[in-house]
Amino acid sequence: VLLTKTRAGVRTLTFNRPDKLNAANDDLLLGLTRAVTEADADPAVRVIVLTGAGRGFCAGQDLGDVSGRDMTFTEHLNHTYNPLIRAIRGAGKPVISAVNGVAAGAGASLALAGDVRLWASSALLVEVFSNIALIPDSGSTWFLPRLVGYHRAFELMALAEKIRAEDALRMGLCEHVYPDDTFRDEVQAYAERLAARPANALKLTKQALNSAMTSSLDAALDLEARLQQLAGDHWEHEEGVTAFKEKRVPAFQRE
Ligand code: LHQ
Repeated sequence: VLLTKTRAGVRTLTFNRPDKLNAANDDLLLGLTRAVTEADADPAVRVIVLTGAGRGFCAGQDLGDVSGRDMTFTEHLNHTYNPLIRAIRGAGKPVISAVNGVAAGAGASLALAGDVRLWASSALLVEVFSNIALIPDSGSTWFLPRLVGYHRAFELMALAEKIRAEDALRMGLCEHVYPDDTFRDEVQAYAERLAARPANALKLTKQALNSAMTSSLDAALDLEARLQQLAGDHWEHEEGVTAFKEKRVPAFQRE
């Protein structure tokens, strides 16, 4: 249900249930959480990419799968989806949501959860939950209003409207849209560009940003001062300054 590939410091995790647009079952969700955690701990990995096989990114919970039915909804979310979203946001390495096709329900949440969101031109996102009279979960109620504001988020959730790539770009739901036929190459190239950046500084940046999403300016300033020390004490900082003075590209990718 999950394909794993590593190339040039980029670990690509591909949801592989294409017949069901990669609808998620427990195997996929638990395997994915484990894979993200492993990639985060693996020194050979600098960037993590999440994507889907076939024409879908992820259609959310597999509505035909009975696994999890012995659990309450609350238990199921706490067992599968929530640890996954926490693993993505808590990872020290950048996670790219490479949205190759339709992202629905919890799949939409996964599309929003990445630190970078890259879309194929035929991708679309739909907060489909209200079609089956559920509420948006897996972080959608947290991610979406921060991107589009309360009212647009409410409308998208209440009417389960499909958001196409050009609108997603305009609304800030993704950073870049690439043509379908070159999408996977573009994602790899983008990820390699990110892999060449200073890993320690990016880890601390991610930590500061995630904290700042819910903190006061005072708390953000305090945290910046603390994390800047960790960045400044790291060899990456010295390399960056030396490279600047020597007018060369800094070499942050040391084996
Ligand atoms: C699917 C699915 C799917 C199974 C497409 N399951 N087969 C929920 C419950 C409990 C606790 C935890 O939290 C959650 C979180 C959630 O994610 S709830 C939301 C669950 N997802 C949905 O309700 C989405 C249902 N799917 C759709 O609305 C459409 O399929 C979308 C809009 C995703 C794509 O539409 P189309 O491009 O027209 O494709 P399609 O509908 O023809 O689907 C292709 C195949 O994939 C089809 O199978 P078939 O055998 O007929 O070819 C679908 O049945 C299957 N599939 N989503 N979630």
